[in-house]
Amino acid sequence: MKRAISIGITALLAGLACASAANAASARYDARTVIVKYADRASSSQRSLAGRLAGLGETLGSIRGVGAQVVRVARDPAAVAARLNRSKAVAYAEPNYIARATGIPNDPRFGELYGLDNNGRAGGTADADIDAPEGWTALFGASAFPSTGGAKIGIVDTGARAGHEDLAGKVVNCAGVRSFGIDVLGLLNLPLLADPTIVDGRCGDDNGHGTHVAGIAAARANNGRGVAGVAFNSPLAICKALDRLGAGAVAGIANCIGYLAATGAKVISMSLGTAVDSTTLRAAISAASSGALIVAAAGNGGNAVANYPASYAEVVSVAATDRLDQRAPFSTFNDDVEVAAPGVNILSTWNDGGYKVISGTSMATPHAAAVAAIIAGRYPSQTPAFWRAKLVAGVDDVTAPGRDPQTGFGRVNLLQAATE
Ligand SMILES: [Ca+2]
Ligand SMILES: [Ca+2]
Ligand SMILES: [Ca+2]
Ligand SMILES: [Ca+2]
Repeated sequence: MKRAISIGITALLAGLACASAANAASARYDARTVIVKYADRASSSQRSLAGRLAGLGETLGSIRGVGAQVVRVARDPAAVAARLNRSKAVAYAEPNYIARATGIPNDPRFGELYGLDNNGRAGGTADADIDAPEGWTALFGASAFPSTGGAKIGIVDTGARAGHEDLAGKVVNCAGVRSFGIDVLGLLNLPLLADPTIVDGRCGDDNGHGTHVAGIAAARANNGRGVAGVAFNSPLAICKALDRLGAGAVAGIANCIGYLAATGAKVISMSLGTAVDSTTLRAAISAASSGALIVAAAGNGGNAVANYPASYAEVVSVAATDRLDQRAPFSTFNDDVEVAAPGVNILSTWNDGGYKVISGTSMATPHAAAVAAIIAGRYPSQTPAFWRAKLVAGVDDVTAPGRDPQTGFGRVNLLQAATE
């Protein structure tokens, strides 16, 4: 007799009431100008002598209220400024440093995404976040929010509402298991008649969880609507292996992993888990892991019990943190936890076309998977092992010093992923 292992989604429905590394931070200061303020007591001849010795050219302007001037130079402004600062005729001199706007997209609910940019409101800790705006600015510049060009992210879940206003155009592969079995009065699924064959076009989301995960990973940014995904330039491959109750058998899950790998997904995000170590699931993970980095939820047990697939060696296990950068009470803690990401009270897209706040290591997982996709997009010819090493090296060490069972190497950081 066929035994169906039911794998639950790793979201908590409690409290529900609710590319290319482009023009990064290149020049630090303007190569042609320096800012100098002369000492009040210096005479005009002392000033011009100091300026001549340092090699100053014409004065281009002054700075209101500061009494400093902007002057053209032919040499390295840092060297010129250093030379000027040795003169008694100079109050101070410095290069004309370049500040860059940080890319805050215009999505109306972006301010609620503490996991991406935490300003300390709502009882949070400022900067307990993945530094998303800083990372996006380093990748794309301060005002560009491309919707394409990133590494493909595969998601095994309850499906996704591909027509959601904040996911429009993002889902480039859509499939799911043919049948979850017979639904008796909407109460009981009979898995004995389930068919785990993957069928194209069957990724509609009758639960909501998968749409939420998809939005965290890659919702459209700067479109004047809703939220912003971490890797908003990544296309999504969606495979539905979990039913309307958020459960699914390993046969379908394993098939989805194979399907997503075949679509060319560089990262496969799995916000699901079971305490059962299935040979089938293990084999599917092993086969896919040569081409894709697989990222999965550590689990919501609030204990140290291993959760699969997260606990397989090939899979990055993701714990959940809150707006204080502390481990969520529900988040599984054990030696296999590899990284952490925001997972408490996360706002994202929902299958009713709207938006919803939910919690879970399910929500942490797509944050980490999307950061991994940013890395894969920067290094497209590298291996999953390389991307994984970059992911764990580019974290902020939180909870106990060093790698610890609560948050692994630390909470992921998009700026470090984008620049290191
Ligand atoms: Ca920050
Ligand atoms: Ca949006
Ligand atoms: Ca693991
Ligand atoms: Ca730590």
